[in-house]
This record gives sequence, C-alpha cells and structure tokens, in this order.
Amino acid sequence: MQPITQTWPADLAARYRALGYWRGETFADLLRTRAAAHPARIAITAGARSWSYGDLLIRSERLAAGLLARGLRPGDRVLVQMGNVPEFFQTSFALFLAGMIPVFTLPAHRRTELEHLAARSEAAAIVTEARIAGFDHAAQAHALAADLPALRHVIVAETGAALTGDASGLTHAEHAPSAPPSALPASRPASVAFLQISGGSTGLSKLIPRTHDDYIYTLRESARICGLDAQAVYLAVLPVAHNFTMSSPGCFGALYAGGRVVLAPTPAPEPCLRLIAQEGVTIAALVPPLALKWLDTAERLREAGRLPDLSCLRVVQVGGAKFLPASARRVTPVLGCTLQQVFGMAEGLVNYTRLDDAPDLITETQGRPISPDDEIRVVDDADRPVAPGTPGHLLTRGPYTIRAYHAEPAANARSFTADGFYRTGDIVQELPSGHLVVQGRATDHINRAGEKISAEEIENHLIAHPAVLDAVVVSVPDPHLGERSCAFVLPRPEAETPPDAPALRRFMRGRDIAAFKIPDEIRVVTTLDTTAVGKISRRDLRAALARDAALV
Ligand code: OOB
Repeated sequence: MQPITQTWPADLAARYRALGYWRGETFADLLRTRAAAHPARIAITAGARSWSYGDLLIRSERLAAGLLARGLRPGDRVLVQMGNVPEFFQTSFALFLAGMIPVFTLPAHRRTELEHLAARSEAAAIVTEARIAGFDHAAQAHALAADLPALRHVIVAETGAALTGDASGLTHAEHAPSAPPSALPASRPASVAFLQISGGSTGLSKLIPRTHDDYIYTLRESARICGLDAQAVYLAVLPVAHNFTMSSPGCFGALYAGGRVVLAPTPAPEPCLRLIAQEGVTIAALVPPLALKWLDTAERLREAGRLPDLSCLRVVQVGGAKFLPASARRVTPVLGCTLQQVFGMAEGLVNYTRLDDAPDLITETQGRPISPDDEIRVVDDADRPVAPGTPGHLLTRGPYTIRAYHAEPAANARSFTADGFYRTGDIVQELPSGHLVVQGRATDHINRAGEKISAEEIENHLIAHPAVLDAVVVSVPDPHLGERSCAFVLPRPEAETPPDAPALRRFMRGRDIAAFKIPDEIRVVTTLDTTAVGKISRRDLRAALARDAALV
C-alpha cells in the first residue's frame, strides 16, 4: 500500500510553523478539546435529532474502536459516501481518531467514480448510508466490494439509528465498547488527515491529500474571517463532503469555533428559509444558482406576507462558481444580511470578501486570500507576470495549498510549476487591494451549478459508444445553472444507424456515472471541423464549438 503524504519544502514548513499557522493540532484534538470544554453544548442538529459535542465524541470513539476491532488499521483509506446526516461527522471523526484516512466522495457518485477512487486510494473499506435520495447506496457498495478484493469492508450507516456491520456479519461498530483514548493511535499533525477529490479538467478526479496542520489552519482563519464564535449556527445546504461546505468555514469551521451545525434536509429555498428562522441560523453557504432561487423565493414570500423572520441571519456566502454583480447586489436588500463571496478550490487556496469590505468589493470581486502567506501570481501563457490589473492565469502556493496530488506524476508535472505553484486553471484579475475578480477558466471543465465536470472524462464516455467516432464536450452559458454541458458527437461513417441524442443519453446513463455529468444537450453532427484549415487543437475546437453553441 502506497503511503499518502503531502510535504512542503522544509524552509516553508518551518516558516508556517514559526508564524503560528500550523500549530500541531489534529482533528482528534479538535473534537476532544471541544467535548472536554463544553460537552453538553449542541454540535449538530438534523431535524428532531441533536448531538452534543460530548455525544459526537463518544459516538466517534465507539465507531473508531469498532473499525479497529474489525481489522482496519491506521493509515487505511476508507471511502465515505454519505449525505447531510450527523453520521457523516461521526464517521469522519471516528476515522480521524483511528488514524484512518477518509476519502470524501459525493452522494451523486456512482459505481464508475467510486471504482476509480477506490482503486487510486487503495481503499480498504467504504462507509455509506442505506439510501440517499432514493438510491440504494448499500447495494452499490456491496457490488463494488464484490468486484474489488482490496475493498474488504462495507459499513452501512442506518442514519437515525446505529451503524451496523456488513453482510458478512462483522462487528456492529456502534456496539463496540467505547475505546479509551489511549487505545486509539495518535496522528501526527503533519500527516494526511483525509483525501478530497478534485473537480478535474483532464480525465478522472484526482485525490487531494490534506494534512491536519494545513486544513485546521484554514478552519481557524475561516472562522475568524467569517465572524464565527460559539453562538454561530451554520446551515449546511450543499453536500457536506464538498470542501466549501466542509471548511469555508463550513461545518468543521463551525465546530472549530464551538458553534452549531444545522443540516438542511433539502436545499429547496422555502424549507431552508423556515429552518433559518426556527433554528436561529447565523450563516449559510450557497452556490450561485441556488442563491438566485433563494432570492426569488424570499421576494415572493415577502410580497405574500409569508417571509419567515430572517433577522438572525448575518451572512450568506456564495461561491463555487461566479456570482454576477447584478445578482450579488440583491442579497442584502432581499435577505437582510451581509453577502460574502467565496472563491476556493479543494486543492487549497480560498478567497473571501471580508464582512467589512466596501459594498462594491463585496458585489464585484470574489475576495482575497485567507493568509498573508498565500502567494498569488497572475501570469500569461508563458508564465510571465502580466501587467498589474490585467487578467491572467492564477498560480498560487501557500500554507494550505497542496504541492502534489496523490500518485499522479503526469498530472503533477502539468498542474504545478517547478517552484511549487499550483496552476488553478482560473483566469483572474488582481485588484490593488489584493481582491481577485474571476474572469473565466483556461482549462476545459464545465462548472455546472458549482459541480465541476471534466470535458475529457465525458468525451471518453461518449467515445466508448461503438457507433461514435469522436465527441467534444463544451460548456454553454445557462441562465439557471451558470453553465451547462453540450456534447457534439460525430458518428462513425460506417455505422448503419447513427445514434441519436436519446440513444446516447441512455448509453451515458448506463455508464454508471454521477447524473450531473450526463450532457444537458447532445448534438449529433456530421463534422467536428469548425475551420477549413485541417487539424486544429482540441482546445481551439472546444472554444469554437462553445462559441457557436452559446449563440444558438
Ligand atoms: C470550490 O472548490 P472546487 O474544488 O469544487 O472547484 C474549484 C474551482 C475553482 O478553480 C474555480 O474554477 C471555481 O471552482 N470557483 C469559482 C468560485 N469558487 C470556485 N469560480 C468563480 N467564482 C467563485 N466564487 O468550488 C470551492 C472550494 C472552497 C470554497 C469555495 C468553493
């Protein structure tokens, strides 16, 4: 089993420690210190269920002991596929306490994605829920384990009840005796705490190893920048496994601050607005398409005299994709709170508009970095710095931006400069204040309502169809989603009946991939050559097709 590491050059690591960014704290310490300081305070609320910090620690310790008792070892990788349920946090902290490494997958992921992530991480186990949104995740996990000998354990959380053993009748993890902390291994703060997955522009998702030191630094600073304290109530609307919801400041940031996490059962605006009033939510995080729905719904409810009392709500964060200034300007008048724009990436760098920034900065920029040691370079195609204020490629390195993906030598050579800057793929303009304005992407992914889709990954699925010669996937502006995906498909000339869009859509569904990756539009074409001049690059072709498609 290949060890999972993430290391910074010794001089920079020493600097980050000396400046107090990395304080040698682990996720296990985080939960233990909070549970010791305020055991009875509520940590997580989901519907009628509330767990105190003490409850969360005890449940996590029991599960950690159960995982060790069934033969899993510190350093083992464990896929976690769960929705917005308290058991997600129990599972995450249990894995941290047992020194195991969660691999945070999304509920939307299907067999194809899970198989890739399990193989890349050499996962020994998967923890999932029986069903999420009607889909049988337990059956999927068992089928996966049956085909992957390394994936030895399937643990199905009966959300709302206990965690049970797998079909082979192993430990009932919840029923294991609580392990005294001395029985659990201690993790090193510089070691990898978990793996996030990249949105990915090229091919399949890559694994992003984040250390205790680097991630907890972002929690501490995010909590401060977003004004969280023990009174904070964070509403988790987007999937909790996503980096934004997890840590910007997200659920872990709220727990870091000793506040409370409220898990929304649905992102739908009306129930969420009611939940805000009921639970006294102080901060919520949304992607732009959802923010627009909330704004429209709140306006409609206000006109009907039915808008819940939102006076507790102090901040609404919007991030994950570009929030247009015209929409951004509606947030404060409609919801009565401060807007905070968040421009981040699972690889590290997170930018926030500050709560006391001038209104124009809040509505027109995507914020500035968390850390004074986040180094920002805006460069041209040859990596030369552009003139100040000119848009260019954003490169970054710093105390919480990774230096490498796990086990991806080719992607690492492409994605990082020789001196360790991460090539974000984003085109930004840097203002004199340090605020960044996102202008677009240089690489080929579709940002569909905050979900990142690699064009190449989808093209490869389409090309797997026996009657398809070639396919190009592009992003098209969409009034609701921000961007939607459009596939141009060239059938094989010898194909007797060229496939039509419905047939291709059925074929894609059969590929067992996340539903958000199925192209929104499929156009069967007779040529992919948009110019008369012979061979052009795939990148130019994508750009040309995207322009054409956007005009239709
Ligand atoms: C967040 O993380 P990822 O890893 O799903 O996606 C990162 C990419 C960025 O490189 C950028 O292309 C885009 O998503 N993005 C934005 C944006 N926030 C993210 N593009 C324009 N405006 C924004 N505000 O999406 C993520 C991670 C942590 C916090 C927030 C978002």
